[in-house]
Amino acid sequence: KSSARGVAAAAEGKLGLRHSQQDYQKVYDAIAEKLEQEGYDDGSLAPVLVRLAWHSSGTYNKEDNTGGSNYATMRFKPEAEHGANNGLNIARDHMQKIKDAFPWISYGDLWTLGGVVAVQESGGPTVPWRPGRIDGFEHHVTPDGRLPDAAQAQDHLRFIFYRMGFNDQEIVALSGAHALGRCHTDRSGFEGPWTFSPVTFSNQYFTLLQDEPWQWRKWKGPAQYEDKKTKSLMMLPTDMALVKDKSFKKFVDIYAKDEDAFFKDFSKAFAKLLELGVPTSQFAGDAWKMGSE
Ligand code: ZEM
Repeated sequence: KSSARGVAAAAEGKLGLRHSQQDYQKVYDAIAEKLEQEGYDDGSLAPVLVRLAWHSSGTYNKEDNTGGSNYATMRFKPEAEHGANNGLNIARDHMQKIKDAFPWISYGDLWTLGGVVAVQESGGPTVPWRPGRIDGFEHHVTPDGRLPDAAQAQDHLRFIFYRMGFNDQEIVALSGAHALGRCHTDRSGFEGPWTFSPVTFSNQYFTLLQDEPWQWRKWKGPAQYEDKKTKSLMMLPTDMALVKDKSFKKFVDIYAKDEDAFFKDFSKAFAKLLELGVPTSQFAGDAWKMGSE
């Protein structure tokens, strides 16, 4: 099926029916314009849009080539109701308004482009992106349990991310996305932001992991860490695994010291994440650097 669509997509490209980078730039601009939402969390939709892009891609399994961003299967009830996706209806609803204005874009392209816009407009690195994902069907939904469980440790992180085809360095780089956003008790059960500036993309997640003393928070919720000094920040057990594990810690130290190195590696790993499960035949050419004017 996917190869037939690949051929169709290639033919479409040859006939010049494909939308241009300028067309996608209009979608980019429309998303960028919507990011700032007074009263929503810390004032921006960017974090939850990054989480949508990540969860729509992170279901990939390299062993059987299932999952990933290609079919935008989170539109279907079984996947929308996977526990890990709690709260992402908010992101999908906002993206639906963009889809209504640009009905020609596929959901997979829209959601992944949303992640790129969110990272870039929050001050993060440019993330190369290209269109080509197609909307799939409910039978493309993958089983629950493919996304990481925050209550676990390094073995679990490796089990989950190696399955997607990532290595230790990429796991640490990708985790730096927790510079953005926060945990919500009504979504994951955890609570609080990782950094002091949760709508700015930076390497602060790594400097805090490295420099702050962290302790278990005493509360009724799931086991999480709090910073000793202000008790206003949090780390998940999986975040702390990055400093407990020697191989992971090496990259935490690099990214804490060198924000440029983090930005470079994050950009590469995030671009790779967003293309998981998409047959190359569906892409017309090299990825683009999008951006605001
Ligand atoms: Zn997250 N993430 N994540 N993550 N994530 C949350 C929130 C956000 C894990 C995880 O369990 C959680 C990556 C990796 C991992 C973002 C991006 C990326 C939350 C809180 C949890 C529990 C959800 C809530 O309550 O709203 C685990 C275990 C991960 C394994 C390493 C990767 C990779 C990401 C992108 C590249 C972002 C931006 C958020 C903040 C969402 C928001 O609404 O503020």
